[in-house]
Amino acid sequence: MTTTTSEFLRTMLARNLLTTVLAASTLFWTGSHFAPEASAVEQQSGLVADGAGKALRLWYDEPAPDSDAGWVNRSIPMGNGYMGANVFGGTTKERIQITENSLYDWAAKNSGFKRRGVNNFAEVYLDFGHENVSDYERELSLNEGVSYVKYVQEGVEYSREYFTSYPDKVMLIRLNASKAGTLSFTLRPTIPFLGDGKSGSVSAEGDTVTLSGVMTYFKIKFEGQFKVIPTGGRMNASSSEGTITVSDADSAVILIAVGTNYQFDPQVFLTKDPADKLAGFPDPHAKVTGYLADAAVKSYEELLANHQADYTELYDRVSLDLGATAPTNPTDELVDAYPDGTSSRYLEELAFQFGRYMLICSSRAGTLPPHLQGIWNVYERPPWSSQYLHDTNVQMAYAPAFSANLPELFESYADFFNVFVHRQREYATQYIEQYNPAQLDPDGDNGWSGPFWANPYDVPGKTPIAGFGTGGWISQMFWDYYDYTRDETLLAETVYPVMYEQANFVSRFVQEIDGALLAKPSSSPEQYLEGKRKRETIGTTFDQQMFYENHHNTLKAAKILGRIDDRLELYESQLPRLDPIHVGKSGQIKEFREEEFYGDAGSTIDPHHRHTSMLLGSYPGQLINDSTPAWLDAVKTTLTLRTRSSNIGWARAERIAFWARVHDGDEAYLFYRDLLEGNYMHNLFNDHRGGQLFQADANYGATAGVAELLLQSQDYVVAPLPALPTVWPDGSYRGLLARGNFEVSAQWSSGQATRLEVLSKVGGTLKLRYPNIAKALIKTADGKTVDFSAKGTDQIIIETTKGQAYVVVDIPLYHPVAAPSNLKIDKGGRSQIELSWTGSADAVSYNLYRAVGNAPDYEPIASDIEGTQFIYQAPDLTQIDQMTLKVTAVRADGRESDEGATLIRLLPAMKR
Ligand code: FUC
Repeated sequence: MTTTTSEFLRTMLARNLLTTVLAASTLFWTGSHFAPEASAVEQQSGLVADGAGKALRLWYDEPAPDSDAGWVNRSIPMGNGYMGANVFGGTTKERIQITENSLYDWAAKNSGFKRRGVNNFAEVYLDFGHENVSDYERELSLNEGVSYVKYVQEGVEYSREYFTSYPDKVMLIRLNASKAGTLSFTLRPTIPFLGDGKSGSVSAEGDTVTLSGVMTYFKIKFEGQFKVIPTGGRMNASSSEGTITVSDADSAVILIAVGTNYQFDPQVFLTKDPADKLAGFPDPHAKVTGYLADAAVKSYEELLANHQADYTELYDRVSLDLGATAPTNPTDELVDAYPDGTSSRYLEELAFQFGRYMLICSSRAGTLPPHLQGIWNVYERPPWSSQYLHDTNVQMAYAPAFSANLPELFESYADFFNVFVHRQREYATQYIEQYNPAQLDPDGDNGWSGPFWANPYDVPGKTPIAGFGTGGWISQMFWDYYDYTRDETLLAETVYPVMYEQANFVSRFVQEIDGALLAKPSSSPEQYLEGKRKRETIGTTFDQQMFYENHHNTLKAAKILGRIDDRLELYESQLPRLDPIHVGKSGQIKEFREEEFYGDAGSTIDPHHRHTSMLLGSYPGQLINDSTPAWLDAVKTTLTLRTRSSNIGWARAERIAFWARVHDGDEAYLFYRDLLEGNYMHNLFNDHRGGQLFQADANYGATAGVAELLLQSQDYVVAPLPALPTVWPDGSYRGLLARGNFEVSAQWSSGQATRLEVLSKVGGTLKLRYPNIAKALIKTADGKTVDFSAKGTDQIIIETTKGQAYVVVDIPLYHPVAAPSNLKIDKGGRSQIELSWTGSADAVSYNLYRAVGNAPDYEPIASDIEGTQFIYQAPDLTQIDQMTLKVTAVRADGRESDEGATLIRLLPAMKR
């Protein structure tokens, strides 16, 4: 399957045309969901990178119930950073619940106050009184970022379109009726949870309803405006009721803008008194009025086109096709049927793109980043106060930003961070003074310390729950922002200062203990070490790994930017002593230094805990990768021992990625399945642990996990399809992002890549890994020959040109070599061990390796072993307390098995 230039041009042409068709078709309700012409064009084309995205939608044949349960499980989420909206799709009464992430409440514990966290901004009703409807359907088109409702009442087809526009900062609703003069309704915005710290009122005048009030604790002024533009009919505002009634119109448009007096300003975090945090910031009235006025001068079509240009530019970058056809049953049935294996591929595609959709809705520059519930909250007291938790949740929200090709969405968090970091600098000084006073910079240049939780108004100090490694984990996101985009201005201005200052804190905080530089105090997120009180210890793997990663990446960044200074020299000298990885006696990556065998540190450590923080060096970190195979094996051992028993959504999502990083796509897939079976609600919101407890992190995390199955680049070798599950034998994806800013697309059949494409967005060296790739046909997208060098059969190296796409086809089929299994010591001795294993049907011989203690890599012991036994003698065997032994199979063609059988050999004194 090769592509000619003319095919390429045809595809480009088709794509442009198609965009026009899609844009035009959205202006009118066509009676069914949007036709999947896109896929047809994509299929004709050999060039996956230029097909339009697969048509994906959530749809239902009834409205969401008008209740909290209906909100969490059935409403359709939308958002533009400025607001989140949950649309119920009612016919008697439509309900749209609006969230604004700065409308936040707090109160001292035991104050009797009920509210804590993001507060429900508005409940907006449209009273229609349509009781006898038929042919009901509502949907969210992921391709368009537009939601629809339609039904027939008394022979008239009523339809509505909804979208939230980032460029125009408003939400729009268009209401249509198939017969002129039959559209009548009352718009009725309300303020929920008034009283006890929240006051406000709703009024109406002319064509606009205004809702405004104050949330007392932080003195937050809030305002929402709702403007009605009917075509035909009459319109009446009731000032006392705060409503607008439209009668006998042909159609109408409603524009919604909201805001508060919150601003990204260090003052918010540096001011202690909650009542003064927003002091001096302008009332939101002018801002909200401006949003609405600016939007109202544009036509509905123009506003829709603005929204779609903005939305599709992000959304369309990535497409995933696992071969599913659009199901005929609604999404709730799809979710319910998933455990039986029905239509599962569609749901798997849908959930992947839904995570990207949610990030586009909830993380936009200039607005607050997504919290635990993204940008959607109906409650007075949301779960965990809708915080920003930095011991997994925030980082998980942003994991897909990079790999799933939405890097600029990180700006929302970067801006927020750069405001609250002012407070973290104060804490850094406080903690260095407290824990390592000799290292204190008296002028306060002590970097910033890692926070645990944050909200838009506060970052409290440390808690023993998380450990200071949260700082390095935050830094990793900044590093990834650069590493996936390779924008050096961004590195210099946004990324490097954050990393450098984090390294500054760490360099002062660590203490010399047993020759290493260790965190003291130190924790592993959410784990107890002993009893219900002891969480703190010294040098947990979490803290040490995160410190290591940040020191390492800071030095890399400094090199790129040509920075040289004394502190950088200090970081360089400290790096080798940050001692990030310890392999335990079960062959696991230890979580605690106190641990010997897996799970034996302390009395209450939970060996099946949802947090798996000792593995972060393998994901999202880069420390453990294919060039550290002994550590990678230890990750696998740890994951196996951790089991699949945790039912927590985000933990399942994270394990998709962990298992992908150890190249076990089938095991990884089980966690995706668990998630879709156990945690996805009817509207695809993630249920944290059952009980309709919405947490958005697993939605974002599942997308990131799936991306890891399809593409990896942690060691700067771009590896398409590194962990493809066998249940996805055929498929394609387009536009995932690899480190180095390479946009990668792939097509595969019977589990083997048939076509790979890499678009080099900024130039640079491309190392591309896939079995037998060195024997494939490699061309540019316009058919020119490519100069490349090969490393073995499975890696090629291309010096790329910016803007050029490279296409790999005719990849010889790859037959993996079956690994041996069941490696064991038949007879142990201090200086000699007799080994045996179960052979591989593919093997002509075996190779034996060892990794001593915590070594990241294996060293060869013997090769060309015939048979399945080996007597291993070595002079140093008596001195090595612990080593990992590994045997692999070698086939007649010389290929070695990817996997092997491993065992831990302990000197007798080391055993239990
Ligand atoms: C962390 C996690 C929990 C939950 C909470 C909001 O504490 O351990 O599972 O996600 O955040």
